[in-house]
Amino acid sequence: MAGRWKNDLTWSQVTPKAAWLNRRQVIAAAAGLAAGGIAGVARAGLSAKPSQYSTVEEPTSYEAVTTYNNFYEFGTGKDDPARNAHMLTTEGWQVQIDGLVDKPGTWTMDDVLAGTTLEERIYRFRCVEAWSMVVPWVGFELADLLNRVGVQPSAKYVAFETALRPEEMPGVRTRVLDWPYVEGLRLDEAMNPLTIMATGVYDEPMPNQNGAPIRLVVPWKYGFKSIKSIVRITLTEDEPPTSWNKANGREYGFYSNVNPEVSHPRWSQATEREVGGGLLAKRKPTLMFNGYGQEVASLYDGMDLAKYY
Ligand SMILES: Nc1nc2c(c(=O)[nH]1)N[C@H]1C(S)=C(S)[C@@H](COP(=O)(O)O)O[C@H]1N2
Ligand SMILES: [Mo]
Repeated sequence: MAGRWKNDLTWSQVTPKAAWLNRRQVIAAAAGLAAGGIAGVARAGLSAKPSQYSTVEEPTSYEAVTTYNNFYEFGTGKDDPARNAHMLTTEGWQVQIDGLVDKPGTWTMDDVLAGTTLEERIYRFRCVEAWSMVVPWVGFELADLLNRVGVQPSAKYVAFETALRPEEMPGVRTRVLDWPYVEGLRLDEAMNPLTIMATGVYDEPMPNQNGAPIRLVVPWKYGFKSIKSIVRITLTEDEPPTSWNKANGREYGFYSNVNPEVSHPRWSQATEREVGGGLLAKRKPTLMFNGYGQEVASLYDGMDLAKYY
């Protein structure tokens, strides 16, 4: 297990940028730099510290990470987010933090990032649809933010909400989900050091299609728990509703821990296809808790994971 971790170098230190950016992407990255400004880029990634929690596995290509997406607010096709998410306005973004906290309020992105140390977290990422990627996120621990607002003793869960902007999000004009997209974690899951708020990917500001300017990443759970473009975080006493559970509670539970032994009612979860692996790539075996059992299995001691799926 220990061999999976590295703790000395970030992805960008070991790989020349040109090796993972083709020419078109270099142009797009330069445009992002112009839009975000130097400070924005530095905040989003260039100063990110390496982490002991990063996997040594080879990251999925930048191209695949930013063009093969699920972000139903922009359409249900895998290529819809990359095509449509440029419509999302991220300037002046605010995150409301409320509920059972000592200091409720509205935070700008500068407030959120002030005093945080951004890290690169290269994580395995497993969608419930049985595809996977390895993504070099940039972000900070959610625990860090929650400690700054002060979690009250009665809080047991954290609820998250995505922006709802019908004029910028063509997908929300259809009722494929009950908008806004909402998600939730148990407080101990939220406080686990693996749980991050990500503000970048591949050493640059978060592309809109990946959930700009700030999204959750919970690497041991199916991808739909990792809610994008967050505008509200609420500490609650009761388990909060979650979008895919509301849409189909038999197929998608609150916990949604990656589990090769618990099949989705319509397909096996035993194996996964690595996106960008090519047509001949063999499916990989799916790992319990997506390979993060050493860090998180104890959160579920004594729980029947087939019942609490
Ligand atoms: N708001 C919102 N968040 C979302 C989704 C979505 O449709 N809307 N899709 C989820 C699903 S199913 C997955 S697999 C991941 C995909 O993240 P990625 O596109 O950055 O790989 O985002 C999750 N977060
Ligand atoms: Mo997903």
